[in-house]
Amino acid sequence: MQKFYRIIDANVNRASEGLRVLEDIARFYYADTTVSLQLKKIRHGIRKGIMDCLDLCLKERDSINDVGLFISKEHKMDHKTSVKELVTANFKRVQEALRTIEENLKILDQYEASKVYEEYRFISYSLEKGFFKMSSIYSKREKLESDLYCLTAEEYSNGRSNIEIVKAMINAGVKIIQYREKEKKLQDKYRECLKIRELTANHGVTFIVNDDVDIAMLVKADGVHIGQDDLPVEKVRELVGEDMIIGVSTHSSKQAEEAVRRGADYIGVGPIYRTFTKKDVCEPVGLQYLEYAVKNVKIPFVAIGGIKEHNLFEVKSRGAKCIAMVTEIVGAQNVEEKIESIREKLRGENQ
Ligand code: 3NM
Repeated sequence: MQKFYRIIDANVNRASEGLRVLEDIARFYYADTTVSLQLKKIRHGIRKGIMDCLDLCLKERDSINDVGLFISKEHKMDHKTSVKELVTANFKRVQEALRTIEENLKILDQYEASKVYEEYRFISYSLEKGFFKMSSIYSKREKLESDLYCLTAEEYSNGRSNIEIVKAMINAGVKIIQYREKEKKLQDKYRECLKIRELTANHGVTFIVNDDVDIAMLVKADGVHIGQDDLPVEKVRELVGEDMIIGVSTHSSKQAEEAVRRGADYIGVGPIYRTFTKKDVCEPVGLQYLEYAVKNVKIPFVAIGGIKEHNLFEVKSRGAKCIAMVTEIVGAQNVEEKIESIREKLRGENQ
């Protein structure tokens, strides 16, 4: 019977170590306080739970003669190539260890204690779900980190195709591109988006499709951008899943709050100035709404609408971290030079 304490000892270590790996990823890789704390709490609980039989566990410990060490050295089953794999493997390690502790405590007639470990196992299932939600939010945020957000608009591109314009944007170092095309047939939009997905993926550029959730999903875009009259955010989320970015155009503080509450990953804040590019847009909301967003909106946001190289500083100095422009860029004689000049200004050089 005493050998069962050896199993319990090994599995308390296995569960705690797995949790420590996860806790450190949450803490140092994602810098997420909530998830780190949840993992820390359960790790402490698991260690504390066997305090009464710690002496027996230590007595039975015989790590040097563990046959498992030989197996681990001889096989490469635990090889990992991504953070996702690392996280999954460690949650599975924790859950398997907890189940083993639970079953072995039962045979040692410690039924009450076994139920405690069962509860930890169920907590770990929820933590796993929460961990992936957190990591998905962080990777979406990373994809939205940029000072400039570019959009296509063929009718303002002076005879150049969307593909030509996208290539110029990528060459100029743009990190986020939205495909926005109001007049074309769905089939043509799909074909263009397939090509743009290929180009953007090859250059690590975030690709967002405007309006067409189906196209965004089919071409595996990073995100989809919707307006106030489109499907509700939570319904779009049901379709696209947790990992796809959802952006929402907003024109007032009320719409911003609503978009955040419904689960948008970022919002558009505008139109800051008068624009003729978006046909059905409201009157300019000016810098006032932008100031509201800077102070109150806790998700990334993009200032948009009538922003040009000459008024850029005004927008940036109010605290906008990411600025979107359509006609100023696609209509420029030399798109790459225009972007370079705008980015210099965004970096605070040459104001
Ligand atoms: N959305 P330009 S304004 C696509 O306010 C779009 O939500 C807006 O084009 C909003 O930079 C806009 O040429 C058009 O003014 C912006």
